[in-house]
Amino acid sequence: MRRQVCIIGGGPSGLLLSQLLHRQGIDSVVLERKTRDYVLSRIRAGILETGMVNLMREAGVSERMDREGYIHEGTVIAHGDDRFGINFKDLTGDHVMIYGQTEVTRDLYDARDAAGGTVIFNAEGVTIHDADSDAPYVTYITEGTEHRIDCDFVAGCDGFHGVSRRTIPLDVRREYEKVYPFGWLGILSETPPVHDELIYAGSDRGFALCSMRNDNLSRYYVQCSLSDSPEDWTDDAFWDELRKRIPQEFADQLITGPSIEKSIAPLRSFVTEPMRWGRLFLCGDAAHIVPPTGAKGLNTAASDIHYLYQGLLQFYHEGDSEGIDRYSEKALARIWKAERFSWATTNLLHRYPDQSPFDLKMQKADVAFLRDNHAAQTAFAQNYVGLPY
Ligand code: RFL
Ligand code: PHB
Repeated sequence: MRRQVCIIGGGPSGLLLSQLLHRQGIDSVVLERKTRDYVLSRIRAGILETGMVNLMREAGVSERMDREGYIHEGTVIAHGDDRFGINFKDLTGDHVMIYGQTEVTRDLYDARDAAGGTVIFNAEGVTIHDADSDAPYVTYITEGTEHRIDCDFVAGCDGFHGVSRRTIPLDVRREYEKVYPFGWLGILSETPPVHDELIYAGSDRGFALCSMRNDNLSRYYVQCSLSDSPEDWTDDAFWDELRKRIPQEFADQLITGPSIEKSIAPLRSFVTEPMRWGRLFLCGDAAHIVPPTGAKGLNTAASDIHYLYQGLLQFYHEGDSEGIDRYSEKALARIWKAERFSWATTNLLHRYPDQSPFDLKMQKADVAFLRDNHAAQTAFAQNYVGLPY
């Protein structure tokens, strides 16, 4: 098989790129290691920046998102019983949208189906060959048979554990990493959200987040120990802990119910440089990971796709390689700022095992500064709604 672009990974990054390219007459194939149902069963991000929303519109897959997504013009930050709002609309003129990654991915799969796009599931042993030449190709196995795809470019959209990043030789690749000494235990429950905005709560017992998917679907998280497993937490234990970490006025209003999903995610900051090697381009989690505190994981994946898509358009439509040549530099400039915001927001609201009384005072002073200072709130809001592409 020959395609202009071979995309490895059928998560949101790979599907979005494939759909955007299709609309511009550039053909691609998507190779996914798992099944479609498996990809759609993963509960992940919930917040879309306007940049991501606009890419969904450009990809022609925004109809359901525009109908069912919820616009959020602000968020609540709490520490103990102290709480304050950050008004994105007043501070930046912008907002974010609540629309789950599961829905984004489903809409993209439906669009690829409708357009007759090729997505190959259960692709095993995906291997990228000759990425540093003008004639790269990718091999993979399905049902015991090896196949080969020749292409102009390979887009590595295969997440943190994928094969694309590891294809770049170690003497070219530089990795930066911070692993946090805690995780997030998340549950999904068919209950009305406790508040109409998200609540990011620091407390003496650790961090908690109240989020949502719709009027009767709530997503809640509590910071937990890395040695915990979801089975250690009964639903009652989760709700009790959440109540203790959010301001009393919200705890009193919390409506609880059985969890329909419960999982633990470790927290990590990670960036690999460069994001391009020859004709291989890394996008999304394949190149970088953020702790979820700033809601930037999916949104940084989207900005990568924007830069790569623009670069490929320039290459195919104008015969100019400037966009793809500068892909890594442009993507990384934005990524590092999102890394900084996610790291700083994690530090602001989580309890670390080794925090001294001085560290705790600094953390409280940081929250108080954000509460009282207009410039600090503006900077927070600008980062949260998303820095410009
Ligand atoms: P994905 O979504 O991981 O998709 C990569 C796809 O590649 C496939 N794959 C391969 N395919 C072929 N061959 C191989 N060798 C392959 N190896 C892997 C995988 O099966 C998968 O389908 O990466 P993508 O598209 O870059 O999208 C990034 C986002 O998914 C990610 O940034 C966010 O979900 C991160 N994230 C969260 N972000 C938020 O903004 N808010 C959240 O609440 C949030 N929760 C999460 C998360 C990430 C998690 N991970 C990675 C464990 C919770 C979790 C548990
Ligand atoms: C979510 O709804 O899953 C979510 C929202 C905001 C975050 C992280 C996760 O910062």
